[in-house]
Amino acid sequence: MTDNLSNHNILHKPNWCPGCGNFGILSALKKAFEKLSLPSHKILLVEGIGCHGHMVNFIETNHFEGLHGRPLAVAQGAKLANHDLNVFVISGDGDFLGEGGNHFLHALRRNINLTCLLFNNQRYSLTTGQASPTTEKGDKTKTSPQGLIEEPLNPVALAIANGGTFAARSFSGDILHLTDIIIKAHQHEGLAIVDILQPCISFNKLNTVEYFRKRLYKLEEISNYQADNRLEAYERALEWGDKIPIGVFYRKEKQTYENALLTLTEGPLVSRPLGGIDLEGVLKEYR
Ligand SMILES: Cc1ncc(C[n+]2csc(CCOP(=O)(O)OP(=O)(O)O)c2C)c(N)n1
Repeated sequence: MTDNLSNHNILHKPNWCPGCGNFGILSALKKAFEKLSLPSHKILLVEGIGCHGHMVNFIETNHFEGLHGRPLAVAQGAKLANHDLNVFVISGDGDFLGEGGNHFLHALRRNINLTCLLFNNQRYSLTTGQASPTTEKGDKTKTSPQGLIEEPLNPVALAIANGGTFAARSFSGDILHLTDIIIKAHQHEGLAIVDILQPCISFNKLNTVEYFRKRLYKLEEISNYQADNRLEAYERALEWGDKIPIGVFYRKEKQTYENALLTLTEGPLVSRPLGGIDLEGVLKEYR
């Protein structure tokens, strides 16, 4: 574990393709950490496998890389072991909604206090551009050369429909907006889902920066939008065409899983003394 750090230094020079949306997300994440005054040793990033997962090599903080599609499972475990940690999930549309889709649904039911950043480039990009669960219907990719037949999943709508307590969307090309949304997501007590639209300049020729700039509008700019009406939020979340909303769609206060778990009321598990526990007895079973 990294310790005694407070400046979230860039460790290595990012090696994403020039023009990748990940640069904007990295910048927004670092800004958010600074604005939230989160020291590096109090942050854990749990990343999936993909271009998005490389993010952790370019920011100096603790991180854990597990299996493809499993960052949410690992992050929930880490948070229950030490609920004083600020745990962020770094995942891709393939990782989070494909391989990890089942974890997403059940995490929504649990409401553990985590900030999930879904890097949504609508492709499996590290493996060079296969169609992902958010690829648009009809789009031609390596795995859909005649146009994709399936409908895309909508992570914001999924979160709202399945008991999620915070659902937002932002854009890698608007760093100020994304920084603000990451801060709001982190300040939410419960599971926060942030769908981050981003271009993949190498493998997605449809959802480019220009595509998004033409269509995106901000919910914050709609005077009477409150983010507390589930049905209205769901309707907005389904809007995807000439106009695509970004912002906080829905937010609801609800007890977190860790606050309801009686065993955690005495503080984080990691700070409990191990004295009096017969570890030998447990370890014997594995020898
Ligand atoms: C269980 C398993 N299946 C498949 C792979 C191969 N794999 C590695 S990265 C990747 C694509 C990830 O796509 P996404 O999560 O959308 O992230 P991106 O690269 O677009 O950021 C795949 C399929 C793997 N590592 N493990």
